[in-house]
Amino acid sequence: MRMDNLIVRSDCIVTCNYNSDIIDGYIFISDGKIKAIGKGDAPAEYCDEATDYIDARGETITPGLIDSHTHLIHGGSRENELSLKLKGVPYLEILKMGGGILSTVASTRKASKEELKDKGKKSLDQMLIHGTTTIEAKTGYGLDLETEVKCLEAAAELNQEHAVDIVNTYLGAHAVPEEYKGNAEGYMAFMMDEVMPYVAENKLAEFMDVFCEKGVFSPEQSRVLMEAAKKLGYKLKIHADEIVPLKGAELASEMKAISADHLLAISEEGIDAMSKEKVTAVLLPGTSFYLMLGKYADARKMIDRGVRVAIATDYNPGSCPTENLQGMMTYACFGMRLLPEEIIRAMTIHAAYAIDRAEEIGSIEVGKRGDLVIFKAPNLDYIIYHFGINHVDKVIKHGKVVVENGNLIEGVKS
Ligand code: IZC
Ligand code: ZN
Repeated sequence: MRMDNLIVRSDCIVTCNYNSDIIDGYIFISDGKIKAIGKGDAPAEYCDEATDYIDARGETITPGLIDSHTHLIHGGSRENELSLKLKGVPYLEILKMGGGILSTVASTRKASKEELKDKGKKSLDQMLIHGTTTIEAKTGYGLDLETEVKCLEAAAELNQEHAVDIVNTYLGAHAVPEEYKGNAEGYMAFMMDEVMPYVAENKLAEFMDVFCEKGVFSPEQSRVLMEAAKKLGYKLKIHADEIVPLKGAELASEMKAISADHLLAISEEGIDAMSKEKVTAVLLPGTSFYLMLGKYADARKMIDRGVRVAIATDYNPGSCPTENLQGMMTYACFGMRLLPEEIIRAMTIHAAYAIDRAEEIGSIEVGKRGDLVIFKAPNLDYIIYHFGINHVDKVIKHGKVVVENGNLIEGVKS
């Protein structure tokens, strides 16, 4: 059997592995996995007629980017909210008026699974051409059993059909649907008795997430939902301390969640608790920018206190409609003042921790998946310094080239 072998040579390989950092050398991928890395040219033993060779000297190679927080599957769009936002109507106010998440719920319920998949595929294509090779995808725009399952199945099928790998999260606790208006407890019982067991039994989602926010789910309600999810075998995530400080980070740490996300209003104790329990902080600077909050999560303080920080898009139709994780480097740098090496780790190895995949992806290390991005840039700093454009030359997924010269190679499923 012919093995698919690939050698990539570059003078700037950003490994995102703390032991090797940046090397001038080669990566040897065989059968979709990284088999060897070394300085200089690849040894002759790896080079034969079954081996493809990419000379990327002058370019920068990183692990495939990982978007650890997206709301991929949804119907419709919400550009009608733009003027409201500009007039100063707050995000939570729009939600209260039945807009926001609830208007996307209406569009998602109306859409067929095929329509949701078509839209999802377009988003995945955008992600891939900007360098993203793995994402986490949350539901939360169905809320009823039928639509949540439709969305989870759409994501699972896209995972099979598309080069981008998808990890599913059930976010039924995203809003209280119209049919349970004023009866959050009733909706919680429905999730815990019907949806969560069904999703777990059918292995439709690995994670369970809660939007813990004033006017959405309180910390007490979030705790009840998270405890129920844990019993059913879900790993946990939480939208915490985004707008109003509610001690969501403390709750995440106590529940041993894999990640707590947003964290603009995190407390001092919350930072220490996350550091101690090794809960990854997933920060979403695109959302701060897009909601015009005038501030970003204090990534510097969290890093200095030992919290593992990941950066993601939060791709969703309301508070951050962009699939471009590479673009988030701009806000992480110029908004949060993170350093280029902190930013790339936040989008690779730390993001892998945020989705519990650090053994498989997130760094250029022997044994990990052959997912790489080749940027048309001489070094890492240049990618961030020259902002607002797509620097991707090639994307390699499972050892196969899926993006070439910035363009998708159609039909490649790796
Ligand atoms: O549709 O507004 N924050 N959920 C929590 C969102 C933003 C998505 C949305
Ligand atoms: Zn979110």
